[in-house]
Amino acid sequence: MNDGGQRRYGPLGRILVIIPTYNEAENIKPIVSRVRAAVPEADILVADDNSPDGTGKIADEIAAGDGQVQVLHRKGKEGLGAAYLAGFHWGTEHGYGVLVEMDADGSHQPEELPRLLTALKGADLVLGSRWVPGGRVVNWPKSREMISRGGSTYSRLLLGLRTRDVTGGYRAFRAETLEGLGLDQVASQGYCFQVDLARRAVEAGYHVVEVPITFVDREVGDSKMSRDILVEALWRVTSWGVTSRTNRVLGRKAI
Ligand SMILES: Nc1nc2c(ncn2[C@@H]2O[C@H](COP(=O)(O)OP(=O)(O)O)[C@@H](O)[C@H]2O)c(=O)[nH]1
Ligand SMILES: [Mg+2]
Repeated sequence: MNDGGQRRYGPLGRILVIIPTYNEAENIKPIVSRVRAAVPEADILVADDNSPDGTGKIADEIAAGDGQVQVLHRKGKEGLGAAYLAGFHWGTEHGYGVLVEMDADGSHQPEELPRLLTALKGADLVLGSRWVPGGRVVNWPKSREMISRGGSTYSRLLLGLRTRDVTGGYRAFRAETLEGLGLDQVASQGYCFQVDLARRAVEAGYHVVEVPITFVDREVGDSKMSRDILVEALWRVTSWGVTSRTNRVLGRKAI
């Protein structure tokens, strides 16, 4: 809980890095190798939505040669949120103490993961942040940066969040934190899933720490960002904002 850092945190426990994939055939091998090299004690779970380009099969081949890599095969494309929820469920069932979110395309550099994990020793949740001092983005088109910065600012203002990067997807959760977020009620499918989890963590009083990261745009493969994902984010964030404000006025607890 957020008590100004007074709380004593227990050991982190085993670490699981969850990598959701949809058509990341060229990226999956390099990202898995980089994670294994950067944090050798961490296990990896690839959550693949039956990618038509065969990402799931390549992941199976990697897993066959490395006992620290597992693959969760899902039946079809159901969005980032659903893939992470399935991964969290798998990870907590298997006794992991830390669940990490990481994209497959190299935007989230595995070499920065040790810094996130160090911060998690004194926090409930660590957000890799592009928008705190020391954080930055490399090679992102200006239009994408505007959408991301705008989305973060809109969400922060509407939801009253103090964290700077609420849409980012490079995060480390303690398993106990995930248990307190009410994940069975999360309906967000696309990238607003990240805003949803951030607001739930703050609402639940968890100690959330931002660590600066350098976000590098993908060099290979295509972004899955779409108009539908943006529209979902806009209406969900707006409706959470309106609901929480109404609840505050009426003196009710939100979520
Ligand atoms: N399993 C799964 N992974 C997804 C889905 N949509 C996106 N991803 C993965 O989520 C990560 C972020 O997506 P990306 O296209 O890089 O988004 P961008 O960086 O915001 O343009 C990548 O690893 C994608 O492969 C999905 O529907 N299912
Ligand atoms: Mg990406």
